[in-house]
Amino acid sequence: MCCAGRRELFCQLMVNPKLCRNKKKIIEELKHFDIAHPEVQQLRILVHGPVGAGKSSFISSIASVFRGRMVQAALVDAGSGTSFTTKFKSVKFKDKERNVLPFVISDIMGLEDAEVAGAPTDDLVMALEGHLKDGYLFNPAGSVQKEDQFYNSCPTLNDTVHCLVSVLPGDKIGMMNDDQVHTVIQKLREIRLKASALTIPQVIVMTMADKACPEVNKDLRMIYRSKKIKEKMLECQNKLGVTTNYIYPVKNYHEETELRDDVDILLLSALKGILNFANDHVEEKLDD
Ligand SMILES: Nc1nc2c(ncn2[C@@H]2O[C@H](COP(=O)(O)OP(=O)(O)O)[C@@H](O)[C@H]2O)c(=O)[nH]1
Ligand SMILES: [Mg+2]
Repeated sequence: MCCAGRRELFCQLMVNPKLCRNKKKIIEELKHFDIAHPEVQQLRILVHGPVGAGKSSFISSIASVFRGRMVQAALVDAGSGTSFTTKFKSVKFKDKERNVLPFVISDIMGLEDAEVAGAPTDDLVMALEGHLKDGYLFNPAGSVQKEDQFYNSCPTLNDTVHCLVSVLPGDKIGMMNDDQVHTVIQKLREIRLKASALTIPQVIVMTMADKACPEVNKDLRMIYRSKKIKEKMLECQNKLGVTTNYIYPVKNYHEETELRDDVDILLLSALKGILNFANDHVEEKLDD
């Protein structure tokens, strides 16, 4: 869907009296998502991006929306600095009745500058191809070995990644330096190229929309009207080469103790887009 179309849809969804009903409708739709390939039990999403971009918060926010309460599905690092996530972990989601949902999101260690510890690019490629098993501990000194107990030598379509999500912080995207060869952006681009070669669809989730624009911070409904957000989305497009119709601005839960319908709808719209692209990918495999 183009950006203008998404803005229209979002404005309709955000009409106050209908907010809660609309939210429930999308939740039901995604809970019973019809996966296009009979061999795929759950759509597999891989999130990657710089440390502190909000990857773990995004996963926990999605888990919270479906559980109807705050959930810590992935460990969020409140301090800034080195990466908190060191294990390859596929988060499963449950609804209020504890039914398992038809998608998983894999969280990985952040991508830092070359000098600092980070997940080696080769490991991310291994994850895309389905070679990494849950529990694999990232080792900044080198990538997974074939003898490793967490190496999957024969991945099926059920193990491979069906959509790659680059998580970028909307408030800091302009400050990211892309001059040097080994910058975060360079690493992100390398992984994107590999995903393209594997025909895996790619999406950007732009977090921190509340920090990127004061108007949006006051009223989340301004997100698709805000010039600042549009600017940041264009910066993401220029930096990574993903066009704005594949970029979803969101605000994660970070300090709230109760859920908010407006935050939920925005997160659900992003997830719906991601799952649709992931499903297109598995459908293509079926056609092949
Ligand atoms: N204001 C704001 N803070 C956020 C948002 N997403 C994450 N954070 C905060 O940013 C910090 C880093 O988030 P985290 O999810 O650990 O990032 P990760 O390293 O990419 O997994 C944490 O303090 C979060 O609470 C957001 O959308 N808005
Ligand atoms: Mg994390």
